[in-house]
Amino acid sequence: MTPPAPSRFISPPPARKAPGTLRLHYDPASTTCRPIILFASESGIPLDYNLIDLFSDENRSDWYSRLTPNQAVPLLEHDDFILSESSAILKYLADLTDSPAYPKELRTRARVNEAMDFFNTYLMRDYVYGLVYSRVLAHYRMPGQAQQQFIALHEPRAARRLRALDAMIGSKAFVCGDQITIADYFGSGIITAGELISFDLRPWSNIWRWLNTMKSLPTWDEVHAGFYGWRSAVEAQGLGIRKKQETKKEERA
Ligand SMILES: N[C@@H](CCC(=O)N[C@@H](CS)C(=O)NCC(=O)O)C(=O)O
Repeated sequence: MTPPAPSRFISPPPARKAPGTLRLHYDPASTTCRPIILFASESGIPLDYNLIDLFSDENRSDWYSRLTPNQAVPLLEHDDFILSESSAILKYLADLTDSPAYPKELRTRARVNEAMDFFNTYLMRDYVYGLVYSRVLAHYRMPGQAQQQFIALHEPRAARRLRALDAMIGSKAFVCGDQITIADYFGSGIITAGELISFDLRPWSNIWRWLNTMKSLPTWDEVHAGFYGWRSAVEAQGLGIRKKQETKKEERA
């Protein structure tokens, strides 16, 4: 089951839930929510979805701040157990449902953890925050000249991390082998954030091939509808790389 279509308004706290319910507080466009929704949809894990509209600052409402002082999505509620952090939520859901996407054998699992930490640190910092959020999210933009310097600093750093990921994938179908794991769900959310700025991933051919495999999952399009809506809005504002290059060409002509 995928989440209901978003309606952009600040809603009251959701009703109490039946015992055992897995409630996910989410925003459909979020880089860190999409992997959980995709994993749950592909694995048939029933989640009770509660939309937290980040564009309306719903995450800063009193009731949500009481639930999670960090005011971020995703957030999982399982009875009185409340869990934040997308990587931890994926692992919890996978273990809870005995999913083969989080292998139990010690070293195989260590590889999955390694890949998830790699995505969550190097790629989040150098690629998502360095190149993407600095362009598309006003509160991550630098003032004046500092913006171009910040992006210029992160371009080679992001390229280095992407080179490492490309080598990590190699000729394998997925990041950790020939079976899909939660590292693939997690990483595909992070890497597709680059689509917001039309970042061209084709030079990293293993990443490109892997991403296309992920995009062929049956529920990919449905899960990413909200994200693609945000991408269109960003494109219309001309914040992406391609738009800027096109504008430059037009200026020269
Ligand atoms: N490390 C966290 C990051 C979560 C995060 O950055 N969430 C963003 C949406 S992608 C958010 O809720 N931002 C709102 C805010 O921090 O005010 C995770 O992986 O869950």
